[in-house]
Amino acid sequence: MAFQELPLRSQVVLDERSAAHWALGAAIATGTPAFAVCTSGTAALNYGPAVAEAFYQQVPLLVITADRPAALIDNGHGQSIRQTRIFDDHLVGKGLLDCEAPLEWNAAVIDQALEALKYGPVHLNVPLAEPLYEAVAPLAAGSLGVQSSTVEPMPLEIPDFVRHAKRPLLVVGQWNPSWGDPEPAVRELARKGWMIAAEPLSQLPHDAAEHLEDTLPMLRAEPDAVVTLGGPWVAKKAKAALAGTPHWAIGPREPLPDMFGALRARTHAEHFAALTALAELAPALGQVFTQNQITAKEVVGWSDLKLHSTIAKAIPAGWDVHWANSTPVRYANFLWGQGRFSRGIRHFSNRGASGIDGMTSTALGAMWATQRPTLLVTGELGFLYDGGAGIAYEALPALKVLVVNNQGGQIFQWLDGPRASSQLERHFAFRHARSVRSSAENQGFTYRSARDEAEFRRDWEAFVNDSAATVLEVYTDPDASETAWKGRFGA
Ligand SMILES: Cc1ncc(C[n+]2csc(CCOP(=O)(O)OP(=O)(O)O)c2C)c(N)n1
Repeated sequence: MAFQELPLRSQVVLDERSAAHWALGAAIATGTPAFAVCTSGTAALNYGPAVAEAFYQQVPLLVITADRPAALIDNGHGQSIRQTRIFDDHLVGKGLLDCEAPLEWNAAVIDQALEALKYGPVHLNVPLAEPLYEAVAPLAAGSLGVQSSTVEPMPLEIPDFVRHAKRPLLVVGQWNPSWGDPEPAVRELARKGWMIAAEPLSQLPHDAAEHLEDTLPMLRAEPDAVVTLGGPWVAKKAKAALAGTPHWAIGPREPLPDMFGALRARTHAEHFAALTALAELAPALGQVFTQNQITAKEVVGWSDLKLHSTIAKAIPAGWDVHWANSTPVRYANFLWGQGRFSRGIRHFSNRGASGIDGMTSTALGAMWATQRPTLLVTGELGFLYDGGAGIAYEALPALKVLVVNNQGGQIFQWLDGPRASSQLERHFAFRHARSVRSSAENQGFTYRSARDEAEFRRDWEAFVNDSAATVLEVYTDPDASETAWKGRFGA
């Protein structure tokens, strides 16, 4: 009741897991803190997945959970559970308020908890004593804005092994657009003779960096030092191929990842300021590494690969795209490496914890906050999983959701272990013959479907131009899709 008094936009979402992901999406897409407020008990626990994602994706998410006074916990009262430490391992700050203490004391606890909010989640736990519905204290809108993103010149100590490296490699991981544009500094480092590797989630155009996932050509040049900046990155083979390379990890806070088992130096610095300083301070090496992309075969036949290739070319510049975990984010990587996307598309994905549990909610929250044209590309299992995403009180933003229905978790057909096991169909892929139609309509999406390329091409324009929240469910064959993916570079 008190929060409703604030002059802020808000949305009411029934399922707390979805609500927290809406707030996460709003924070991701705007770079501004967003907060979610819920009742006590298991409601609060359902914020967990979004909190973990915000922690690893370095997103300013504030979760505020109501609680009961300590004396009531464990004593048989409804909706009262032990909730003071529920998110502890995945927070950058927390405040346990005390309803017996003076307002000033609680205000100081809140101020301290919010100090680190810029790069991760903060939990405020608020015990409330009865009466609950009277005496609503007026709230003043505080200063939850992020600090200005103007870059302060920073003294960056380049470690000796990087300064003297002959073939240094910079890997730019997931990059939030609000951190600043990484392209000028990346181009400067390339000009100085650095190798650069990135993915679409780094917000760089594909010709500014090497794409590692499939081709690994740069690694043949044997980097003698690797510097990582930004958030997580998807390319698994490249991580393995870089094992043992002396590594300098830079980021605003812990944990700084030791991805190659050879961490030699760690520096706490803001991503953009560090990248800018690195570009300025790195010595020029008098060499240029040219990109060495392997071109894939032309795709024939209807498959996930054909569908994704078609979408990649069709996404208009200026759109935000959310790539669901599982195969969509991997297709995005591959097609980015092939230079298929227009410039000016912002790429997002929940790669912090890589869950499939809140992807529709994240995209809805993102579009709700930015009001930019937004597309979510997701598998059908991910869409079904987050079936509470659209159960919101106010109308949904006009999000476009492209659901690739390949009748199960296609990713497990790509992986040798599950493929070879007798458990593929049931335990890994969850093979099924469901449609997302009833779930989509239940959530308030307009629903369309396409069974082949001709139907897809017929529907695409109407789909992206629809003024309502719309799902386009496109059916593909899982085996044809597996064959097309595995043969994409030829036999
Ligand atoms: C919350 C959660 N549970 C389980 C997983 C493991 N998982 C990864 S991908 C996947 C299947 C996703 O299937 P779908 O959304 O249809 O995408 P596709 O693999 O077909 O691209 C599962 C269950 C996960 N990442 N997150």
